[in-house]
Amino acid sequence: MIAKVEKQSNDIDLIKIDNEETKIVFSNYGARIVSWKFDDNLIVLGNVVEADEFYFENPFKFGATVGRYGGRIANATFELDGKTYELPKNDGENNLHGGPNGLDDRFFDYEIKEQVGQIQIVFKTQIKNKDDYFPGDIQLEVIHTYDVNHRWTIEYKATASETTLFNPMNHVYFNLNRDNKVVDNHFISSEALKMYPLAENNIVTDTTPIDLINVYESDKVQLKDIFESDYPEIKQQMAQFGGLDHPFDIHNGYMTIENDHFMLSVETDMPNVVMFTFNHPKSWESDFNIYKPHSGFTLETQCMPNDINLYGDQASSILKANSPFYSKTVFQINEK
Ligand code: G6D
Repeated sequence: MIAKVEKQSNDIDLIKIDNEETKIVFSNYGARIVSWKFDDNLIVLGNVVEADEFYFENPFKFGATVGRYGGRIANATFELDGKTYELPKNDGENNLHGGPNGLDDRFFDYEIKEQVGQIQIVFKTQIKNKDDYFPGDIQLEVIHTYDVNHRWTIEYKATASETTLFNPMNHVYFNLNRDNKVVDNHFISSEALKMYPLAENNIVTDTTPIDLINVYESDKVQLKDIFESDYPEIKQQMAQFGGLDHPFDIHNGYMTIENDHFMLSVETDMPNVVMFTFNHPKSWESDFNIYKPHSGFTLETQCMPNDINLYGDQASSILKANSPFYSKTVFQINEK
C-alpha cells in the first residue's frame, strides 16, 4: 500500500491511498474522507475533481469529521453540572453539528504513518470554548486507518480541560450502486433495528423506538420498504422528513448494508447510529449539486443527538475533565 499527498488550491491537501483493488482519499479539511473506490466504482459521495471549492460550499458535510457534538441540541441550550450553556443557533432554533465553527470546517494538522498492511493518518486539532461555546477546550486526534483488507477504521482520542459534551462522528454518505442510482434498493440488517421517531424540529422526544424487525418480521429491511411503508408511525415519519434522518439502536454496534453487488459492514463502540438518506438536497443551489433525494445514506456512529436534554447527567456524550475519550468505528467493504 502506498500513500501520496496532493497539494490542492485553498490549502487543501489530499492524502491518496492506493490498495490496487480499492483506493481511498482523505483530506486535511475537516479530517474527511473524499473518495472510496472499489475498482472504478465510487462507493461514497464526493466531488469528482476531489476537494476543490466544492467542499467549502457543500452544506451537507460530505465525509467530514463532525463535532464537538454531532447532531442537534434542542433550542441550542443545555445544562451541565448546574450551569446553563447557550450555543449558536445554526439550524432554526437548534444547534447542529457543533455550530458554525464545527470540526467539518477546519484544517487539521496531520501525520502519515505507513505501517505493515495499513496506512494511518493521524489528524490533530484543538477545539476551544471560544470556537463553539461548549465548556472547556478539547485536544483531539482523529485517526483514519486503511488496511489491505479494504477496511476503513476511524478512531477518536480526546481529552477535555473541563467537563463538557463530546459526540464526534463522520458524515460520510455511501452509495453502493455501480450506476449511482438512489439507495432505495439497499438493504439494512442487524439483530436489532430500533428507530427513534423525530418531532417536527428533527429532535427525538419519544424515547420509545419503532422496532423495525417486528414491523417487517425480518432483521433485513430494504430502504424502499421503509420509505414507502404503510405502517402508520413510519408512514408519518417518511411524510414528515422524506426519508431517514433518524437515530437507531442496533445490536452490539454491528450492522450491514448491501445491494446486489456489495456488502458494507459497520462496527462501532458508540451507542447509536444516525441514518440520514439525503432527503432534500435541492436546498443547496449550486452547479456542484448533482444530487437528488436518497442519493446516499450516512451511518453516523455517535451518541443519541440531544442526549444531554433527554438524559441529563446520564447522557453518554458527557466527557469528564482530563478523562481520556476513545472511540472506534470500522467500515468494511466486500464484493459479494
Ligand atoms: C440536514 O437533518 C439533516 C442532518 O441530519 C444532516 O446531518 C445535515 O442535513 C447535513 O440538516
